[in-house]
Amino acid sequence: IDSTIPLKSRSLWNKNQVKKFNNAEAFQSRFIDHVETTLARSLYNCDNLAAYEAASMSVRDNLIIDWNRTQQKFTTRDPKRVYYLSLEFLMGRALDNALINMNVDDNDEVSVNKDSDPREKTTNSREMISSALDELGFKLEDVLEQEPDAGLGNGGLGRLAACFVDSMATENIPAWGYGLRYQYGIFAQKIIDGYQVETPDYWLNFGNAWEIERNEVQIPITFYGYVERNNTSKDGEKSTLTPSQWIGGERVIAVAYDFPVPGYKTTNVNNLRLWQARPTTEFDFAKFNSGDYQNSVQQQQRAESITACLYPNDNFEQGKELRLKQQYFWCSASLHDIVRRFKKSKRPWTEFPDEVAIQLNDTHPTLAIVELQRILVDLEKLDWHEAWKIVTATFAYTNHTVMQEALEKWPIGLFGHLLPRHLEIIYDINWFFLQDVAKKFPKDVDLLSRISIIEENDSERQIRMAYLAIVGSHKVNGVAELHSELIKKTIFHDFVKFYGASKFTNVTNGITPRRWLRQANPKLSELISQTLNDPNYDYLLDMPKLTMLNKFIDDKTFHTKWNDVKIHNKLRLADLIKKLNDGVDIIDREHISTTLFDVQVKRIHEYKRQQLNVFGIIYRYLAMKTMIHNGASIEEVAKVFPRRVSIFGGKSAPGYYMAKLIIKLINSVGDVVNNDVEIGDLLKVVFIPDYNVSKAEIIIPASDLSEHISTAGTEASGTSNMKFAMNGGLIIGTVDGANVEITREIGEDNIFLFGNLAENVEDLRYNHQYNPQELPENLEKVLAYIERGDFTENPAEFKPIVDAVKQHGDYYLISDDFDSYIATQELVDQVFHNEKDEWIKKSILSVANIGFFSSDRCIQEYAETIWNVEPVEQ
Ligand code: 475
Repeated sequence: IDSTIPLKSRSLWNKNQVKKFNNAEAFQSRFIDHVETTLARSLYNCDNLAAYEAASMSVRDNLIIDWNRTQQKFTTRDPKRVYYLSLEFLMGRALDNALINMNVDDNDEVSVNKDSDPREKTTNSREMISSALDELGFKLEDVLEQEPDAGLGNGGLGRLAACFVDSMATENIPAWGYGLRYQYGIFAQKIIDGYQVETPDYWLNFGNAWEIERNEVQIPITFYGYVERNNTSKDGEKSTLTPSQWIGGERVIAVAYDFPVPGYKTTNVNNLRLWQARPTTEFDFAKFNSGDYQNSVQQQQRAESITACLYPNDNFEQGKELRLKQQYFWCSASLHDIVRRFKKSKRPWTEFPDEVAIQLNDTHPTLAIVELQRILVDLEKLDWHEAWKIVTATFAYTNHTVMQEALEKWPIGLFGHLLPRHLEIIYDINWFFLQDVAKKFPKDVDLLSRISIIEENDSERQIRMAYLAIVGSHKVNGVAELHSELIKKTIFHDFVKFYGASKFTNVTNGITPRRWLRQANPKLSELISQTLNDPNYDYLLDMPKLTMLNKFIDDKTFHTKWNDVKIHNKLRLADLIKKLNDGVDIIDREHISTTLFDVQVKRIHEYKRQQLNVFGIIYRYLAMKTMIHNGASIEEVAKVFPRRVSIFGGKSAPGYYMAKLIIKLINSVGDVVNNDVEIGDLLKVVFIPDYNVSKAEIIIPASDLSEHISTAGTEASGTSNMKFAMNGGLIIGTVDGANVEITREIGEDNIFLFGNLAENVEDLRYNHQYNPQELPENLEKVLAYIERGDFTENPAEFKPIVDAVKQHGDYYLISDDFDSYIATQELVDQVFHNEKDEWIKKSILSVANIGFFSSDRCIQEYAETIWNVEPVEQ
């Protein structure tokens, strides 16, 4: 049906076109409109929450106008589009970010004041809204605080996707994100008696101003059922290669929810489309007629559970059927949407890869490869090989981890039950692939079983999703140089042998400076703007410009300003910690500038080694106590162990026993240390509950030192390391992930590296297995102290943490890195407390040389080397 408006009516439409607000008054009028009509409230009944909602809807109105224009422009110009498929988008809050990115200067003839400098207005939209709200009786800070985080992700992988959509919009890349609209995001973490307790995060409680429900976009999705084979094939050889028909069992509907993603200093607004499951409106009449009405309704409601909940695991795959269902639901809906859009262009199928690039964020969307092949062969009746050429030219795959327990594998039985036709297609993909391998390496029988997409050596056969993703893609990338080299040498070694090295590439991760500098650290971004003489914050689009800060490296007044910003941010964090601690101050504000804030915030995982950090704290505490017991004064102790606050934050997967125990250990150590009057305020240990994006925005700018201390070779990249450095925090870290490139960029004098190298890890582990090691003396003391049970009422409680090092092979090499860690921490103390100028210089140099890690650079690399897309000029 044609839904366009007839020509004769269009002038009327055009005359009444909606206009963006571009000044405070227009915003206020829009705001009051929303308060009085959309919210049905009044000036007698408008609290901060209502103000947040009205402000969001007003700002959203502006975004939608640009968003509609952007999408119309894409439709007319029909450029190649990028689709970023990610099961997680860890977006955090939207309003503040929209205020920073929003372009209030459009080309709206009606609303632009021709005399003023448009860029001036653009950069000040946040201030404009702030003062507009002030006049209406609200404080922007309080209004912003009302917004719940969109916590639709676990950690690094999900936050990376959020930074990427920001940069793709900013870089004017015609790109869409596709994901799931979970009703429950990552759980909220409470700490009760030192233990993590999970509570559901129903983030949609008060509705969500940032999404548009697209009831008109409904896509039916099928599960289960059976395959009807079409045996009339001409060549008659392999019947599954001819179009087969999948007769589905369960059917649900995917409904689209669209989130506008504004770019910075551009009117480009991209789309993030999240799918939600709904029951079909069809009713099971058989059940209904047999009187089983209740059951029939219940069956229908089962549909909604598909998108109810985010799986709360980081770097771990559980292999649950519902997870596979989520994956197929999302891949199928997204692919049908993409194909439908392509078909509108009326181009031949061979041009599909010229119009569409699909990036797979880890293996979670690998089914999209199979689904496209199914659409082309079964539904569009293309020849298998012709279809496969299109598929492999379309997809590219990003690997985020080498950890065995995170690599996705699906048992054949479970998979074939849910997706019978897809299993056949995977067998066929594998069949042709193995034939090619055998042709190239005819004598290597072992290779075939090693490289096969189907793993046969287990009791049950499994599909190796990473292998399927490699075979179905034209490019595979790792996320930092070390990691990209490592995957070629280890988990994907055989594929390099078969395809050659050129299929494998590196794109080092990045972060968006709009959120992680401008939004998280207004004071520092303002100081930079003044120092670079860049009043419009253009540097946020061109981060390598920050090298201009190098000129001020010895400027004492600049040092003072720099340090004042840090103190301001540390006080801001002290306020947050006080608030979370029921109003009791833990941090000594008077000495805040001489207290080193040592931060480790990230998911709790043995490979990330929060336990190494705690052992270091216990070592420090015991050494302080020994000094005191030997008669040293507190001043003498302070000379050796100056003031420090160790701050932790992070969630553990609900089923990860060791990680939960590590949280408990941190809290137990905190209880003892924080209440020990002998050591006074020299050492404090704080665990900040419910670490999330909005807390990160307060915590990161306040850090003097942050810990990125994973066992070498285990952290693919890390991205918070970049965030800390961008905010002038120094890093203590291992030679792992992006730490390596950060060191190269900012200089090795400006980072505290320690520990064994990735190349030695295998040998060290082997040694532990066969020569039970002597522990370093200091570590021995720490472990013995934990075992004595002084930290807890139950002395055996932390035994598993001790035993992991002493009895079970110390897989994460705590004993090998402990002494080097302690020595490096001593160096940190030395520089922070005795060479403060040096410290500040290192801090400035970190920021000045961090430009490479803007996600804008990262997206440009993807665009040029993987997607082959260009920005669409405004
Ligand atoms: C890496 N998540 C970081 C970051 O590239 C890296 C895996 C399976 C199931 C559920 N979640 C996952 C990850 O693998 C993950 O978050 N990986 C992280 O990706 C972005 O910076 O080093 O650990």
